[in-house]
Formats: sequence, C-alpha cells, structure tokens
Amino acid sequence: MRVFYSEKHKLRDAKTELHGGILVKPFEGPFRAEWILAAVKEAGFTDVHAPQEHGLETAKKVHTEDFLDFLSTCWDRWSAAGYPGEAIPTAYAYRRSREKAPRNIDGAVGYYANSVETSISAGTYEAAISSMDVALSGADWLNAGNRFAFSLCRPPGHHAGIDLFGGYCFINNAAVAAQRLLDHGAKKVAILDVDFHHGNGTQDITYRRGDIFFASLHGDPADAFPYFLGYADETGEGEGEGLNANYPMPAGTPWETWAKALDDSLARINAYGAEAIVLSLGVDTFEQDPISFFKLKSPDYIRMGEMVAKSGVPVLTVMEGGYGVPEIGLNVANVLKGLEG
Ligand code: SP5
Ligand code: ZN
Repeated sequence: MRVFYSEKHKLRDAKTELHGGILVKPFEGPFRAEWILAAVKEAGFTDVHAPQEHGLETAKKVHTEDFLDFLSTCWDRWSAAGYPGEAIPTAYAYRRSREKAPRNIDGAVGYYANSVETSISAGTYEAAISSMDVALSGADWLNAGNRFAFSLCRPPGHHAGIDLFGGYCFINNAAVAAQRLLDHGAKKVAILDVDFHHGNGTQDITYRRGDIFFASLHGDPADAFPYFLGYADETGEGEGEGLNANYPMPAGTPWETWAKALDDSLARINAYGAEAIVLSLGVDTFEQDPISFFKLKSPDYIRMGEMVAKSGVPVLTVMEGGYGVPEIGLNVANVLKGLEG
C-alpha cells in the first residue's frame, strides 16, 4: 500500500465554521491529517510519498471551468472587497432563481455554495489543488499496475459537485481520480462512498454518466447533512440510469446493519463490472464522531477493508471525513489493514 500525502494541506486552516448559529473553530482542521498520518505510519504503512503536480486537465472533466476560476480567485476577490472575515455568503441561488453567477463576490460565493458552514479562507485553493494531486497520484499508482493506494486527501472532496463547494469540500478528489483511471483505459469504475454523509457532490458529477457506478452509505438525508440529496430512489439518469445506489440509514445504525448495506453495494459494483474501486473513506461513522450518528467501533473498520478487498479489483482509498477524536487515525489504519488482508 503506497500512501500519498502533501504538507500543503496545512494551507487549509479556516478560522470559522457556521455551526448552531455562531462561528466556531472548524471541525475540519489540519490536526486531522496529522493524526491520520501518524496512525498509518504507526501501523506500518511507511511508504509515504509527496504527490506529483497534475494541473487542471482532469479536474476540468468533472468540474466546470467557471467554478475552478471562482475557487482560484475567490479569496483575493473577497479580500479586495474589504470584508474583514472569511468568505461566507449572505444570499444563495434558490428554487426558481436564475442560474447566473453574479459579478459581485458575495453573490458569487452564494451561487457556488451548496452549504454555508464552509468558509473560504486564504490558502484554501492551494490546499484543495494539492489534495486533488494527492488523489491523482494515487490513481497513477493504480494505473501503473498496483492494487492499492491510500491518498490522504485534505481538504476532503465528496460534497464538491460539478460547480458547487460546501461540506468542507472544494474539488471532488474521488471523482477526479476516477476520471484519471478512465482516461488511462478503464471502461468502468466505481466510487464507493462510506463517509457518514451522503456524497452529494460525487453523485452530482456521476449521475448521468455510464462509466462510473456510484454507491453511498450514509445517514438518512431527512435527518442528516447534506439534507437535500441521498434518498434511495435516486437511481441515475440517462446513460447513468441504474448506476446510482444510495443506502440511507437511521440514527444509531450499528456495524451489523451497516455491513449489510456494504455487502449489497459491493454486489452491485461487481455486477456492473467495475475494473477499479475508488473508496471515498470517511470515518465519521465512528461511534464517537462529534457530528454524526452511526455506531461503528474501531475493529469494524478492519472488516470493512476486508469486505472491500474481496471485490478482487484494485482499490484507491481517498480520505474524506472523520472528526474530533484521535481514533480517526486508528480507524483509517484499520481499513488499510483490512484491505491488505
Ligand atoms: C467531508 C464531510 O464529512 N463533510 C461533512 C460536513 C458537515 N457539515 C455540517 C455538519 C452539521 C452537523 N450538525 C450536527 C450537529 C450534531 N451535534
Ligand atoms: Zn462526512
């Protein structure tokens, strides 16, 4: 298992997150990647490499150019407007409103946001690009004929849609990596999203595509972020019809129930004929996670890795969420152990 990691994740260090009506220190901070890196090294995964820079060519196949331009210029435009805090919008595109990016930066931030707990801060774009490079370097490792890679991405990516940021995500690392596997010659790949939250951004990108099967196991959107997508009747459209599988689950869901959904999703991925799996790995399914409501325990993550490895295809694990407690590192290391068997 080769591990990819970039120090540049530290450039994403926002001071504010909108939570419970006040601005708090973000749940998603640099300490997460430090804890995870330390734990995977401790578990014996010591083949850690910095990523190669890839440019925007692959990103442009899953995100719009205007969105990538927005991300790259947002902080400078926001600062130039004289706003004292981090970029959080005051108005949003809404039902029956126009789909037209405003010239005004406050309006533009609202236009490109799918949730507003996530502020854009100095260095966010540079960190997001380096996180994408971490994912792409993992994809290259699989393209070179290897079975496993772990891309320790930070910031995460699965809430970033075609032209939307939010949920601590800016560029959809898993989708960009899947695109790279396809560009190297794979005809069909799967993205298996086991983060506690529905991968609304990934679903947005893959929903009408025939070359990516998307499965997501998550808290029922009626009760949990991202609220507006992730129901079981979202099955794909056009060439993607039948290639989207959502498994919403209730508060308190333990491993036994969760594992049945994983089993079903893996059977669907196998029936589809995926040549590789991009595993969007969030460990916010952990019983002690501060913002989630599943009840997985640390040893369950070993079983999770073992079950995914049984698919027999190469697996690129891409880091998504998991918060609050140092055990996030152990839980990630356990998945990697299970994968390698
Ligand atoms: C990548 C990822 O895991 N993103 C998650 C973003 C979640 N942001 C909003 C969280 C709102 C949680 N509210 C629950 C409060 C429980 N006390
Ligand atoms: Zn999550």
